[in-house]
Amino acid sequence: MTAVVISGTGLYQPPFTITNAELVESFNAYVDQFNAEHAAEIEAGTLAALSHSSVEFIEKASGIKQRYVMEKTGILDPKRMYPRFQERSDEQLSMLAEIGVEAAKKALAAAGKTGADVDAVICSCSNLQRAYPAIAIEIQNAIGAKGFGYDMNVACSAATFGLEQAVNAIRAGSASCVLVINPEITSGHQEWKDRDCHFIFGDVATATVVERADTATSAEQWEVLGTKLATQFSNNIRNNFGYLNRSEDSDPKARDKTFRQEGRKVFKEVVPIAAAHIESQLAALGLEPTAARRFWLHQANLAMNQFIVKKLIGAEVTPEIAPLILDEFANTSSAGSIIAFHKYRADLAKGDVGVICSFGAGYSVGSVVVRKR
Ligand code: CO8
Repeated sequence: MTAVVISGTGLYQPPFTITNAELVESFNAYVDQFNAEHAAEIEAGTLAALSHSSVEFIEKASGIKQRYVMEKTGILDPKRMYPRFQERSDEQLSMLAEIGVEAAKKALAAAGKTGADVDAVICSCSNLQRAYPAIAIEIQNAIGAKGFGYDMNVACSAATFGLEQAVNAIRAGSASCVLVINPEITSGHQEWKDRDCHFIFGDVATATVVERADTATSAEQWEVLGTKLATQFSNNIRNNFGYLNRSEDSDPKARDKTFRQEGRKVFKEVVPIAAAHIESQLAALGLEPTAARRFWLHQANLAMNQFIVKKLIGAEVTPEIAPLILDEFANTSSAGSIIAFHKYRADLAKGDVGVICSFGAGYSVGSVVVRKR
């Protein structure tokens, strides 16, 4: 079988930061304003008053301390509570392609490649900006890549599912150097008015160069030992936004047209699924979980990651074993595990094995076992 390596990764970090304190201040102003405007219904018992959020709750429940966003004034405006973006003309690069290209340039530089070396682009993320033409084809054009490009969406697992498609394309001979890009402007579909989830997400883009081992020239390379994907239907994470909304005459700003979840159920149900998934994949490769030096996990919740890794290795989980980036970036959907891999791998030695694993809506879980060359 053709040996396949990850030969470079890139990270685009948006220009603005929102701390928990800033977020809670604007959310609480929105709550006060809502309760004042609906005082009569609240008094009559026909409407429930909204409650304040708190920095302490957010940090304790999730581990998140801040998030990066593409635009912050709209999000923090208590009369608006979502970002304010300018519509672009068809001649301009779309926002998703723009941040994808920034991440791609860095990944290509790390891999010692140019756009012309790439013969497939996969744009894999939670929310696509438009139906067509594919964002991947726009990125392919912008970086001067050959071959083909396509978009795909598996929510938080989009990156690992995209990596498997890249590895398969190389092994099947339909491509030799694939760029997998995960642009996540989650702020556009985050429900900033919902206390249960207003703190969860952040914006970012990541890119990964996957290529035949015999063409790779970068100083640092990670051989892909295996990939494993699984899905299991659940309504616990859902977003009903879609192209049929118009024909349904449904309200495009209704609550069900943005992200919503049963957070506690997701936590409880996904921890055992992810741990069993990783364990069975490592076993199929003849490896004990303790043989993995690092777990670059999806970044949704600190405690969730600690439970998963503790189930696997039976010991206390240190940042060395499962690095954390969600304190700085929050949940960046598909990009989270790739940010962790991007930032926390340089210290590992030749021969060390690690697992990139994502889990989320669907439910979906994807893992990629890699070994440093
Ligand atoms: N401030 C203060 N108190 C609060 C707040 C708040 N902001 N929110 C809730 N509370 C209160 C609740 O009312 C509740 O009070 P009570 O006990 O009196 O009823 C109490 O705090 C506990 O509430 P929860 O049970 O909801 O809190 P949890 O401890 O479960 O923590 C979390 C909530 C952090 C959401 C946690 O459940 C979690 O992280 N779960 C896992 C989530 C997860 O992994 N999700 C993955 C989804 S992402 C994905 O797949 C990609 C989708 C695409 C994304 C892009 C679009 C934007």
